[in-house]
Amino acid sequence: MHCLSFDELLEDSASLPAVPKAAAHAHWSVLQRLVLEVTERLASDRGYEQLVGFRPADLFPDSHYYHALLMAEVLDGSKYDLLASTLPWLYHTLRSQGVPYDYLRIEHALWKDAIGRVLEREHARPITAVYDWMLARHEQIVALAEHWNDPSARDPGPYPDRVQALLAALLAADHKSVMSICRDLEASGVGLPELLQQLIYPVMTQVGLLWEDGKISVADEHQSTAIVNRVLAALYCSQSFPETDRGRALVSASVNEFHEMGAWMLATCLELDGWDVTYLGANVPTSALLLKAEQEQPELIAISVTMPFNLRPARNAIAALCKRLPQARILVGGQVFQRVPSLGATMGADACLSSCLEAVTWANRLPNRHTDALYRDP
Ligand code: B12
Repeated sequence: MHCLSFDELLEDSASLPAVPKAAAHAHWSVLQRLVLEVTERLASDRGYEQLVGFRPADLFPDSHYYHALLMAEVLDGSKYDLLASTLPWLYHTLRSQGVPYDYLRIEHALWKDAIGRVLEREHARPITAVYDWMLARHEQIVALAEHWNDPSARDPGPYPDRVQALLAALLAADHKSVMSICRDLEASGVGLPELLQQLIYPVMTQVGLLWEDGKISVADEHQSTAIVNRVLAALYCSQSFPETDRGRALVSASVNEFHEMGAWMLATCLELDGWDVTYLGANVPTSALLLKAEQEQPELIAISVTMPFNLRPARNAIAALCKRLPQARILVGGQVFQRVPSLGATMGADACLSSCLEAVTWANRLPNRHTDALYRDP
């Protein structure tokens, strides 16, 4: 077998033929049916259990739905860089949770089979070609997964020792130490926005990597997130916020997006910069976001997306916001764009930025209704 580097896998995926719009649309229209077919086949056939040595039905129940949504995002516009960047991570992560690599080969073959049966031939063919590519690259992806070096691990930030100490305190559920590490950094003159970016963000990345490597449990990861949330609430309450003279901002995570800390950080950083912020948190339905935006008429709307399978609803929400609030500037960001930067340009937003600090600088350049002499209410 010829081993591929991660970049070679990306390059190789780019040679796949484009999926026609009509085929991607047909795939989207039968998504639920495909999920049901694959889930039932895996659950009902005991042969799979014997083959892979575990009950596939025990795999977290959303995994097939997530796969279908990810593929829908990949097929819409033939975003093969997203596919090639996700596969080694997926193989590595599932393997670390005890799932044999062979399971993924079997599952992908079942998807291919279901697509061939459910879709008309002309729509199925370009999509099954993508699954053929995944199946043909299985061994190479396994090799990459074995030595997977997650791109998020590369930047430890300016306080690597404090990040390690904080990580140890989080895993030990030592609230007191977590609080004192944060307070000490604040006392050394570091403001909350920098503390969020340079201490909390890297420590959450480390927590994710430990989960991804199977070194901590889901419960340990939840514990760390819960402690950070409690401590951040305390730090938030002890800030002295400036007057809100920058304008109104609406900050939200996208629908089905359970990762909310990035949006929370952004809301906080904007507030500390004088924005009057409405923060909606995680998993906000598009209709609720639109209603809120229409009521509040914000100058700035920021949407956070972490998971690739949440891009489509986020894109739809942005399109609706552009239509109904043409004067608002729309910003997107979140982890998915750091993993695959080309996705930013597909969102229809005014900008896609990679950190809360950059977002504050960008927002500062927007016209200010309070101080700009030439500002006109639209
Ligand atoms: C905590 C956590 C969870 C919690 C979230 C709880 C909560 N209340 O937020 C829970 C348990 C719900 C969860 C669920 C899942 N998670 Co999770 N999770 C994490 C973890 C460990 C930390 C997330 C976090 O808070 N990071 C800190 C924040 C601040 O970082 P951030 O969001 O990236 O924000 C920064 C920038 O992106 C930017 N930013 C963010 N938003 C915006 C918006 C704008 C406009 C701008 C300009 C900038 C910006 O600013 C921030 C810094 O300045 C990460 C690991 C990691 N690397 O982050 C995994 C991680 C994100 N999760 C992951 C996965 C796989 C999942 C699940 C699919 C797991 C599962 N099997 O069910 C589900 C998906 C659920 C869903 N539908 O959304 C993977 C994603 C991998 C990938 N390739 O996409 C990660 C990376 C773990 C890993 N290393 O594998 N998760």
